[in-house]
Amino acid sequence: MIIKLKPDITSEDRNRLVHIIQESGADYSDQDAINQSEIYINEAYTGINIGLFYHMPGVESIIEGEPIYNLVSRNYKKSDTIIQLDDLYIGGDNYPVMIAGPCAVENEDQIRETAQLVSSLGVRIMRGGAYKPRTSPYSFTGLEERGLELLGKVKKETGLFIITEVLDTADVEVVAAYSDILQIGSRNMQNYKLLKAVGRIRKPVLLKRGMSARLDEFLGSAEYIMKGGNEQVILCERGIRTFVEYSRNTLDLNVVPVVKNLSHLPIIVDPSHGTGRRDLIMPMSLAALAAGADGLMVEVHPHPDNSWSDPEQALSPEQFSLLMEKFTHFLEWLNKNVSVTTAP
Ligand SMILES: [Mn+2]
Repeated sequence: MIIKLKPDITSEDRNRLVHIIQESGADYSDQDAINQSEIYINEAYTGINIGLFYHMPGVESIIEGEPIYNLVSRNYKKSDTIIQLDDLYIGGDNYPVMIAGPCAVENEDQIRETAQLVSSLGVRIMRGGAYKPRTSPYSFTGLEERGLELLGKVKKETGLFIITEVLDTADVEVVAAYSDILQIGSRNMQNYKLLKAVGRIRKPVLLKRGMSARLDEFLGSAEYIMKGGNEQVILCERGIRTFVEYSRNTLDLNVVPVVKNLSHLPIIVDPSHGTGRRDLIMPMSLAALAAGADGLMVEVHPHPDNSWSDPEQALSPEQFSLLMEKFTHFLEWLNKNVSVTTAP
């Protein structure tokens, strides 16, 4: 149960309310670490009389039951959350962002070559994994801190913003030191310790949807981050497991307008992992924009066939350059011809 408090609740009224909850022996916490405007009561451990709270001064409303998420919902916050990186904005009515880069940081030449390529095509945020969760323990699992240093180096040279994945609570600090956005990967969407850890920092976090996650589970994971006080969360659809065998995953673009309706958080789409096929990245990128995505995240490699990870989905410089061209033209066309709004 959540007790929503009026913004002008007096401290006496608040104390009285907390006192009653304490007396009942209920397990409670300040749900909203940011505004202190809500009190969360774990109903499983209490025989508390809910009716008592409805008419108390300073109480705005009461949400009964156990909601999976609240802070991430549109009910909680009507206006779109906008993530700011200096002069770049993600979400709301802002121009969709393109995030591009290799699956993994392999060496200095590879990451510099990619950085120069994407930067020359107008990309502002580069991706690149230093810590790589891989299906096989025999696969390349990343350069780790050396990879972060290389990302830091090309960031200085090019002015690109950096997004990179954090795999472990122990690495949150070092990854945050080298990056502008921390990525929580699909496999860690339900690693609640890690979600809590990135909830404590004050940097944007991109949360990828788990490959088998339902929407409420996805938003519940975002709630963990926001509950820690970190309001800068970007959601990312990256494909889910279905019965289809012709693509790596099934890109669930339905989720984009549905998320926009349910949540104020920005959502971007990763067609690279969502399809696992170079030939599907262009059409699914444009489809994601048409669905209202706040941006795209795409894998590109200077020599895709030599890529140490995910070579089958890495775009070549030529293919990526064409994608950037279509991206711009398609957005112009969309703005002129279609109003991409959320469903009523
Ligand atoms: Mn990858």
